[in-house]
Amino acid sequence: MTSAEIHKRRVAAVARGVGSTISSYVDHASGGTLTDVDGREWIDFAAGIAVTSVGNSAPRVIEAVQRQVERFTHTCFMVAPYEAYVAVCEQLNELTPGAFEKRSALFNSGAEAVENAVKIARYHTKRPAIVVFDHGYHGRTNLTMALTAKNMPYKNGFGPFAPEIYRAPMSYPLRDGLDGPAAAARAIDVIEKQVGASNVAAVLIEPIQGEGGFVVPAPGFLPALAEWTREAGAVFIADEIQTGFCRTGSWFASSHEDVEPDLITTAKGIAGGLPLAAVTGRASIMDSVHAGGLGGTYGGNPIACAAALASIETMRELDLAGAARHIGGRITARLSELDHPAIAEVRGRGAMIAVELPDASATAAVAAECHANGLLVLTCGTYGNVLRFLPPLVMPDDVLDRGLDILTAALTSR
Ligand code: PLZ
Repeated sequence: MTSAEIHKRRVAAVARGVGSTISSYVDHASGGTLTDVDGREWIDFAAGIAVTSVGNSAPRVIEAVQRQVERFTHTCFMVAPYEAYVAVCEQLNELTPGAFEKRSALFNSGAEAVENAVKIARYHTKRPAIVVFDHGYHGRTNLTMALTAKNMPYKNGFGPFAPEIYRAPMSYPLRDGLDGPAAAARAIDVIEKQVGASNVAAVLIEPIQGEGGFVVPAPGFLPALAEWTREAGAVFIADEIQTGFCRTGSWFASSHEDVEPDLITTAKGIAGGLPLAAVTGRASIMDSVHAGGLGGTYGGNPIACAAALASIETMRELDLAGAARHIGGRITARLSELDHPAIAEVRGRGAMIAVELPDASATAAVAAECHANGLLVLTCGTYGNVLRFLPPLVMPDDVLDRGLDILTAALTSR
């Protein structure tokens, strides 16, 4: 069956609200390329939105999943527990920043992890307010839509939204020209004057914003916010769903500025493509919730846990944090060489790099040209004018370079 034939069936069967970047249908995929059902190869600069960091068919993950499927597929951890769930929590507690005692709880999706982090922070502090930031993205469920900044396509028409969510200005060096401490002072002023420190349950932030445009805050912004949050008796939550698990060149992006969040949400790269998410954080906060207060039928599914343990092992064994730094260096070098007037900024960390272009239509045109030439890239940003690159961290140099050839040709043809 060809992509065109499947697409025809899709239009008749799949809800229009669910979109796809490309209209080719995938047949199989590996560590850096996808092959569609028409036999065409795509170089993958998307990794399923920062998910398949270990590649799309990592040998350890395949083996672990197959072994687990043969043992059992599901018992529900809340009914009949199993070791792999415990082992994933142990790994999370060890790998996340902060030498203090931690606990973790597992869920299915990023949005669900964020919802639970908010539940835990409110329970612990007995306060209502959650502070989020301009350009922030935290999911598509009702609470996480309220936490997400951008109206179209995420929120428009889907309200009313959850209350007690407050938005503070983000540090966005290209646009605000402020250094980190000045941007933090601006945000803190908004929180103190408009919310009131004593009402704040949590400050929730992506250490590098993902959907919002790969916005890297100015140095000093995150540490100042984290410090203010702790002094206010609130919970500092880092949403590392997109930045976590080696993507930015270390296990977690908070570490680049020595920030130790009270709670961290993770998902995406954690399990090599299987649905798994987590909240990890200070034992004193996590364990404040009454027994039975957290859970869900599928949270920490055994197949997803087996995949997570194999993914983490792969990241350690292949030093994928180092690989992310290598990939990021190679992308940045090629893009910086271009010195093209349309490029407002090349930014990011590790294998999470983006270029900000003049506007959404120029960005869509470059993305379309990349797609026409077999390179899968994604756009992002509040203004839709950011082209982002998230290759699998196992992508070989020759594939990466072929992708960069297509990308630089598309950019310079503008
Ligand atoms: N927090 C920081 O990046 C998911 C969403 C794509 P889920 N980002 C990709 C889309 O258009 O839906 C994300 C994220 C950050 C939370 C989430 C939500 O994670 O697993 O999609 O629920």
